[in-house]
Amino acid sequence: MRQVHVLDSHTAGESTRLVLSGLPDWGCRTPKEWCDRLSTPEGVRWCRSVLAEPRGNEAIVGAFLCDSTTADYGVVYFNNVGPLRMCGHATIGVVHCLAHGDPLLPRLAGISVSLETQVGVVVAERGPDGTVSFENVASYRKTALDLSDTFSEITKPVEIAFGGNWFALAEASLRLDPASIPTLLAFSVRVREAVHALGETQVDHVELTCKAHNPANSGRNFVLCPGLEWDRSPCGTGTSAKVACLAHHGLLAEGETWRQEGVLGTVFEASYRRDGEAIIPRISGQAWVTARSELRFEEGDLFAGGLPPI
Ligand code: PYC
Repeated sequence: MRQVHVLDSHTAGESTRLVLSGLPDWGCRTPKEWCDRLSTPEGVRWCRSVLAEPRGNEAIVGAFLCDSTTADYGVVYFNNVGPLRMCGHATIGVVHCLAHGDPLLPRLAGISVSLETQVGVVVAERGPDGTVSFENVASYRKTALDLSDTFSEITKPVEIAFGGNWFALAEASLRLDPASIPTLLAFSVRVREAVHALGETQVDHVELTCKAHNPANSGRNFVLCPGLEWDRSPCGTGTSAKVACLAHHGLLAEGETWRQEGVLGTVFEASYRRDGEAIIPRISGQAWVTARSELRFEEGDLFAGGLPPI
């Protein structure tokens, strides 16, 4: 019987399932090799077997460590539809789990660890209060699109930016609160379709933005993820994309703090430093371990590959 050990955590409300054992024997070593394989139908089935019902749910982001030639460890992120280029909340979750410790995980040698993702190396450290901060991959704003003819709710140009994943950032006159999530999901899917129709087909996340609800914070967001799920956290890569846009417009200075509030009201702190044309965002947040389990896959289980996507 196939068995997979996992250590679950949440970061600002968004779940991460760190796979400790039971990876498929595909001969993959680096993040790139793993992600190529996880993009195949067989790979997506494996992702769903670990994350989706009946062993999890559609919103969980998975992670596992692998080999790296450029960092302490390679790390692979995946969700209900396949590999993710990078994931901020899961980076915080993985580093918290490394500090938490597990016989199936390497021991965190110091307070700092470098992780090679599919899109570059991120360097994370854990503070004495348990806050994890990481320097993300180089982030930048690419362009802006006028969608005001299509969406009366969007009056400013929609920005296309990279923060480890590709985002369309739209300031929308919608209430970004938990009661509106079904509306926000449907709206964000339409925005993504419109952005794709204009040629920005690499965009897989949509970030709706508005003023912060809590005056202690700088802005609020709602983030649509590739698999039609929404980010419970303020989204580390989305916050990085936002910071890249703010830096582009001269609205956030190097070293200044941006407090990004998510749709549940939880917060990531962000700042950046310049590296030539690009900016290097630094994101901070906290994670909490929620469970350590052994997933079992009995012979003949019709749903060993997870429930099909609805
Ligand atoms: O925190 O970067 C993030 C993220 C991406 C998708 C879900 N969370």
